[in-house]
Amino acid sequence: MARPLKIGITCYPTLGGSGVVATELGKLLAEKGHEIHFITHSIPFRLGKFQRNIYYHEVEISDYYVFRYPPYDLSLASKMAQVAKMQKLDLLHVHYAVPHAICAYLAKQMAEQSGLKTVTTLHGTDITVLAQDESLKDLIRLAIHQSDAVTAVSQDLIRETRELLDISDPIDLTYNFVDKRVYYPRECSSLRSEFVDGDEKILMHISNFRPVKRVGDVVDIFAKVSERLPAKLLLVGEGPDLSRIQWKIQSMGLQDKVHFLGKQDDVAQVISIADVMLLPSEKESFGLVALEAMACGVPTIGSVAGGIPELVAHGETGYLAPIGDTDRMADYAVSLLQDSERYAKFRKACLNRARSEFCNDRITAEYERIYYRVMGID
Ligand code: GMT
Repeated sequence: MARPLKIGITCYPTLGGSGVVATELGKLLAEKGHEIHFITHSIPFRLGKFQRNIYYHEVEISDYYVFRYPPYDLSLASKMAQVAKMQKLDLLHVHYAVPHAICAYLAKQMAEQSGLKTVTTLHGTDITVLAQDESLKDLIRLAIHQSDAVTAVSQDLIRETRELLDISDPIDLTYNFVDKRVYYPRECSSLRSEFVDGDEKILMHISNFRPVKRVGDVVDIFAKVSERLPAKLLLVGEGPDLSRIQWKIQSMGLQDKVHFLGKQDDVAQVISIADVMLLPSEKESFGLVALEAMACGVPTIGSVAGGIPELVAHGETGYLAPIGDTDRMADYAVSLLQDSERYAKFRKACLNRARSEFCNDRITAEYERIYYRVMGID
């Protein structure tokens, strides 16, 4: 193997999939002997216990009284440059173009002759939402253009980035991954019996309850399914739409069939009790939760949005329908849950696909190849 690298990683440490992927990637790279420096405003929530080769540098925000808005981005850029110089980093791998890639660009200027390289990973919302804002387009374009390598988590996100920003810079496709040592079907019969009896099925949805997740559709799908077979709905996570969803469930008289589990840490354990994962999003550059479910042997029923079709193999590891078509999604769920032979096939296909296409070893090696390429090391 080429020499181990010293890598700075910046992500939103408390935010969903992108924070999880960035943190897990750092942990796996550290296991492979690279030196990893997280540069974030708080400890990444999945960092866990002390691990060899992992360091954490906290970005302190200046609250000088003349600042109406504390300049987090500038503090981050300064911290990146300071850590890069002090630790002699080879590269900064940032997750999200805005503001992280811009901060990395500034840090690179500050670090001067150090030969510091930058790699940016696009996760979706930065392009699908921010790039719709004309005032931010030039900034995102600059961030992408100035990175030594840019990666995106799906083919669809690459297409959308090119279309919205009119850029021709190369973008590497690097799918998200799960650690197969953590995500596998867990023993869960006693946990399951806390929610369902006998033949009852469990439908699950996990998200940050943003409007883009269409949690209202989750409830509609569940209502249609539960008219045809005994089932419970488990909702995991919290966010802006939570109260609206609580009200909807109440007004549809479904309160006895729905459980709110709030935010959960051991996601693999929670997912393992589900029979089906629901992901009917409006936009989803990848849909990490569908991969987490797949790795635990749980098929996903969702929408044909963004990168979901690259992840969920329709008719093999789940079913996809047009955004908003809750009738079709409910029909798919009922037919799959009523056919135990087909369900067993789907479950097996889920485990195979997650372990082969989206396994940690494969994707970590892809990132390493990109790092060595930008460093000019063969
Ligand atoms: O989906 C979100 O609201 C959170 C966001 C994030 O930053 O974690 O998710 C984006 O990145 C994830 C990791 O790459 C992807 O799995 C999600 O599909 C993507 N979300 C959207 O594109 C809406």
